[in-house]
Amino acid sequence: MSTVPDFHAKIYIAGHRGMVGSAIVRRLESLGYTNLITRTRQELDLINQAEVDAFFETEKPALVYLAAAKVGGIHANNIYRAQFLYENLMIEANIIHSAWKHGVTKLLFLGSSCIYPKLAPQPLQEESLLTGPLEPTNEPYAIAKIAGIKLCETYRDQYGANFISAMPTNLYGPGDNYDLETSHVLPALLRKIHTAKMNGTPSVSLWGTGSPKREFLHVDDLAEGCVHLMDQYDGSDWVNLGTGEDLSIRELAEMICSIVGYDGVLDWDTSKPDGTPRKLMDVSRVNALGWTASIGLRAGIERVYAEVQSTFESA
Ligand code: GFB
Repeated sequence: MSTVPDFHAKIYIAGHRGMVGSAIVRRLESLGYTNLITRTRQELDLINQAEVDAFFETEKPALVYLAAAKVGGIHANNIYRAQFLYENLMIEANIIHSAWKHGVTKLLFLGSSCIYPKLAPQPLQEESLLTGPLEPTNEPYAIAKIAGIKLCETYRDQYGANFISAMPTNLYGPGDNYDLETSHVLPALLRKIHTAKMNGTPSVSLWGTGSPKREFLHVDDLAEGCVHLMDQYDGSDWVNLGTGEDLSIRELAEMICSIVGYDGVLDWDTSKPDGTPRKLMDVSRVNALGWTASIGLRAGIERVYAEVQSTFESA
């Protein structure tokens, strides 16, 4: 187990412009890591195997955080099904294979809580993987993420590569996507409810029934958890990262109304899908490894709202 971090190690953060990758960069920089390498999409196309391989051959990073992915909320997952499957498979396969080929000593792959079966027992234990059918709206994305876990597992089994996987719950934080068609629920609700308040609209239209339950982790907590696992964990089992607490979408909407100061009516559009009924992580494995989330949901949303309010107003 590598417990003494090397602050000069060359670390590649794939997806550093995304919400997760940028949070990992902030976390590493705040800890004093000095040798971080990043590439924009224009500089390196992660879907292109030859480009990825040439990058690893030239740069030879020691550690890799694989935070690059095509992501989105329930609607984007459901509409762009081919892209979610193809792009995520290619990104993972290219990076994991080249990382092994060019001697990366450790890689952390980021998956998702949607890898677990739609009706798996709650809270979701790591052992539930592949025990039942997936939620149809995000099956392509989930299958790509399961493939990523299996790449890490098989490269470990066959080649002895120290590649680990972490499964984050639903995330929010700085750098989130606020496009109402493609975003996840928390940023969508923040934007819709803020806009309704600013415009004095008496009601706001939200998707589904409001009854599904979700767990939300601030991305700064996630980044702390990822760096902790990179430093402390060398196991073959994937590890859930979450808070261990959930609430209904209706309760989330009510919390956001109270933060934003909106007292209009919530109008539920049941022609839109609910998705999986509940997705609560069992976080006992990561807690036993010495990490626990610290940013409470209300405080986290207040922080994010303070950060994004001005961008909504100018949009
Ligand atoms: O975050 P989200 O889009 O995806 O949340 P999932 C969807 C839930 O929020 C559903 C409700 O129950 C929606 O009916 N909802 C209510 C809304 N209003 C809105 C709205 O305005 N926008 C959105 N987006 N939802 C994702 C997967 O599932 O979870 C991803 O699609 C990923 O692949 C992520 O795994 C963690 O939580 O259902």
